[in-house]
Amino acid sequence: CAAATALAFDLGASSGRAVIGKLEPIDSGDDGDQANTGAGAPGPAVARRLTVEEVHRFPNDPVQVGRHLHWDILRLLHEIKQGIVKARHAGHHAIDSLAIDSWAVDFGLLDASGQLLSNPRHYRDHQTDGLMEEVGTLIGREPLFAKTGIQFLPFNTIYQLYALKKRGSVQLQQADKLLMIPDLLRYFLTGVMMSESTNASTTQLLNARTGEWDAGLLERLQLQASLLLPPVPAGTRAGALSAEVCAELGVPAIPVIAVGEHDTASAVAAVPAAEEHFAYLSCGTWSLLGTEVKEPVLSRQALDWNFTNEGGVNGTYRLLRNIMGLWLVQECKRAWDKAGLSLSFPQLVELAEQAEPFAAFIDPDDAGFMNPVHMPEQIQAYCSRTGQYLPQSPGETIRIVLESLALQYRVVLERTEQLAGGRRFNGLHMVGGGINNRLLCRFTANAIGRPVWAGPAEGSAIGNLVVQYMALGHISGMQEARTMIRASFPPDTYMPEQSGEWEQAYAVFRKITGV
Ligand code: ADP
Ligand code: LRH
Repeated sequence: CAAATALAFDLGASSGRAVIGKLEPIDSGDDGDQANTGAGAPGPAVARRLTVEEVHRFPNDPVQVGRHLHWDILRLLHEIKQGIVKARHAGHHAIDSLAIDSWAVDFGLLDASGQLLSNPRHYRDHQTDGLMEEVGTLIGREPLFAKTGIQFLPFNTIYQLYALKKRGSVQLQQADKLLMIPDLLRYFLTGVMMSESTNASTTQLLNARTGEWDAGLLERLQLQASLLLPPVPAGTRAGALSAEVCAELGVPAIPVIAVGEHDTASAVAAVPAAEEHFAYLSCGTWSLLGTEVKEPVLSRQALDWNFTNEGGVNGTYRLLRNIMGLWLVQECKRAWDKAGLSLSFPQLVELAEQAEPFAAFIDPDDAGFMNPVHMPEQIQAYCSRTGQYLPQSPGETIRIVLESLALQYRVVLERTEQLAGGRRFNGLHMVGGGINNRLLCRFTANAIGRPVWAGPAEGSAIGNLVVQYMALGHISGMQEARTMIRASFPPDTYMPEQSGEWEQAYAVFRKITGV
């Protein structure tokens, strides 16, 4: 039978890519699932293999206008269209479906005629400063968590909407519908408005138990319930490219699917675990570490540790915590680039490898790192405040960041285990672009004292593809999907080493960060 061809658009906070997937039968005699990854026993032999080809990659640079930071949404739409054209130029003329996933929480407002009212704000914009605390007082943190199960991040959609309400935003008054970023881009392509549930959960306005918008919360915040469309599950068919888009690009009406449109939902769908219960780290701009659960964990401890229960593919929940992640490295790089010291990510990793170990530690999740003016200086300020050595060079700075991230992964992994009922995971699956940083993978294995299984790097795009294949009826469910991904993209294993040094470092890290 012919290969099933799907096109995934994965928009991260730092870059976007268009990836063609081909799900093909494996030649007879070629047993696709013999790669023993160490990540559990090999599953049953699979009859198909997924191959991927990146046909387009583009930067996702936010745009500052005056005091505010925006996403360049129309440029993103342009790049998606470019991706469709490039896929065809690469010889992929028969595309069975396409889908978009992106970072969470951000949205566009549309008027009654379906026009976008303004450029979507970036979640790191300062419009929400102090408002999470204000809403926390108004509604109460406990009831808010009990209803939504979502972690308190200062930029959640709920606080962005509160900011608009508070300043009497004309756009909010004129708005007829709110669409999250992938919903909005999908609407631009198809003319069909739909709200996809995994991404909807990140708004902190969805009820974790019912999966519906929480009417009480909306009322309390005086938000029109009619702004929001009823959430549809990941894997819902969502129309096809509109006649205008087909005419513009000279392509047929490719069907469009609402996949796990939150990039983290897609990333976790691509974790090649053989075990039913596994720990994952989706490693990109953010580090998202946790496990999948069948019911939300809404305990007092989950609230105190600021864990979340985001909606996953197939009605699962992602019990996880956000860790500041490689944003710290991206922002150091940006500051040095601006100063004329242009260093690539691989060069930064090499310099870090040569630097002294454990010169100082930072709490990667310190609020000051969310969007500082100058990240390297912010890191120095943290070290100074905590009476530690001040990193001078890029190598020293990045080493401190990577070691501190790895140690924070241990904290969050151990807390995940406690929240998941005292489970012990025998290793950690890492997916996302961050696994190209092999030093970070090594540090992580050392910090947690367990194996790390790294791959695939394009986790979100692959998770996006497999949900398309499930919607098209080519894959029966997540178990088959994970077996197929494991066979197609065997992970790299990093075994822990130097456990004594890392154990000591962990003790110092905990003291400095107050964990
Ligand atoms: P997002 O989807 O959030 O935009 P990605 O998953 O693409 O992020 O990961 C991007 C990050 O991965 C970069 O910030 C960088 O730190 C890291 N990275 C990517 N490629 C490399 C590389 N070759 N060497 C080291 N780090 C890399
Ligand atoms: C990762 C991510 C994460 C959210 C953040 C806004 O890209 O979607 O899951 O918390 O961006």
